[in-house]
Amino acid sequence: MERSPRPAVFDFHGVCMTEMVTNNWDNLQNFEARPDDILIAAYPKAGCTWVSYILDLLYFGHMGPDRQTSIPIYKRVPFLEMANPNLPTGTEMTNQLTTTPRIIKTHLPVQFVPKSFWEQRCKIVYVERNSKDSAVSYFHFNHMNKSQPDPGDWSSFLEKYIEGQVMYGSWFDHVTNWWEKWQPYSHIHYMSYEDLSLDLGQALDRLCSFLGLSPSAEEKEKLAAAVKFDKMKENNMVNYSTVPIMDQKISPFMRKGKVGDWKNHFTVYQNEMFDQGHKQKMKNSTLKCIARINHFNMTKKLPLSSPQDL
Ligand code: PPS
Repeated sequence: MERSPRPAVFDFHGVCMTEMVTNNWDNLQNFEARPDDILIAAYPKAGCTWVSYILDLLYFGHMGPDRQTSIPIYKRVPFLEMANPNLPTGTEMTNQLTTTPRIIKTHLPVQFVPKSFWEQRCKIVYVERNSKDSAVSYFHFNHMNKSQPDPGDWSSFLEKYIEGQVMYGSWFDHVTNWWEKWQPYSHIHYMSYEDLSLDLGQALDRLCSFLGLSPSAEEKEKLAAAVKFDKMKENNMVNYSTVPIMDQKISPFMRKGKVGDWKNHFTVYQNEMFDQGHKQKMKNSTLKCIARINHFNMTKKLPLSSPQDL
């Protein structure tokens, strides 16, 4: 059987993209957000599925077991910009949702988010993950997901990642541009993968407070148990095992779920090169590391530091 070729990235308004996003561009840009829509935004591999599942349980966990056992997460929380041939687009899937609020996922850089989300003042949850773990996770994901560009070997992928020559462009631009937007836009909750890993309970409390939700202690406990890595890994409705284009034998979607896995991949040289690039690209940003900032605010103990230390 002939293998379908991997898509190529190309420059699209200054950001590396593939046709999977640009195919549906006009519909995407004209998407009509509703005031109660909730957008989960993140650079790829930052923990979007984790946060999607948390939000789905917070809003719809009470709806009975059918939703949880028969509807995969990508149908409950559509991927807004997705436009794979022969499949419903993300905008169509979102418009077909019958539940309210609509929870929607995107990896779009902030400048590409359809303007209706800003006009309607929708709540937006931005999830950041430290750049090194994101790179490692993205590398494995690109291997197993045939709709992604071929990552090549680890060292050439890492070089492309630093230069933003991967799908969705530069991690540095993504997180810093969203961070800048957060400052004036109070409807964005900026959180991190590391927040969730370090202290799920506190991260949940902050998220609920932003969303205006007050689940009971029992509900929170139940939710925290359901969203543990091992539980999600074995849950076919959230582990993407129902998506044929992902070859989970190459690498499972729910791969390691750890902070600091980059240490198992980076050589000393790659680490130095990455730190240099990181320093250079982040030099004009006030963003340090949101996990530490949040943790610092909560405990007043940890020093502010760079994400590389995680
Ligand atoms: S995607 O394809 O961009 O939407 O991927 P995304 O869901 O954003 O990120 C996938 C990574 O998140 C990890 N993950 C988790 N880690 C810890 N706990 C839980 N519950 C959890 N759920 C998802 C997932 O394993 C991917 O990270 P890596 O490092 O590859 O394991």
